[in-house]
Amino acid sequence: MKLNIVEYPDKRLRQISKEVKIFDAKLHEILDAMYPIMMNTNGIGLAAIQVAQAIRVLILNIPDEDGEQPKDNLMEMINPVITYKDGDTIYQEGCLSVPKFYEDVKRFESVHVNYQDRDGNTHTIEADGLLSIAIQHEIDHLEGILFIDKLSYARRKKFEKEYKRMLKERKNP
Ligand code: QAP
Ligand code: CO
Repeated sequence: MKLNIVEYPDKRLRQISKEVKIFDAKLHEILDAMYPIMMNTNGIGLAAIQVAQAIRVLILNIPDEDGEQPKDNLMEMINPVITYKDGDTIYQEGCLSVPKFYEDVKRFESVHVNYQDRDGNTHTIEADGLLSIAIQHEIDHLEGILFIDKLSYARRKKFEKEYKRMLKERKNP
């Protein structure tokens, strides 16, 4: 299966992803194809809609203290739901679908999340730090929300200007 990253302003990123009801080989194939895309593009998180699959699936591989991302640390979350949120934190976010742009975004500091794994088994985790931020960023994708939507009007305008210039330079190098 060959998947490609969908980049802003592609409208497909605005789709609401659908709940996964069948945990079959097709789901596993999508998950298995997402992992190398995330690693090859230096990502730490990827939602299925970013590879044009409108299903409630995300993967995460948060770097450890040494900045390593061993495959053992890969997390796969199907149908994730935030059941508890607390506190505020600000982090400079990026997104594989919004290349080369980073900006501060405010999120909840800690969250509790219910989700299913690739076999449909239910799990609960309590997250804070970068994991909490990444989960919130990826769950936003399932609702068609991008981190740039969370910027102030002035910063969003600055983004649109810089991003347009970047796309033009990429087309006409
Ligand atoms: C979401 O983002 C995230 O612009 C995952 O040129 C962001 O993996 C979670 C990336 C912040 C937590 C904190 C972005 C790679 C990767 C780029 C990513 C780029 C190359 C973004
Ligand atoms: Co993203």
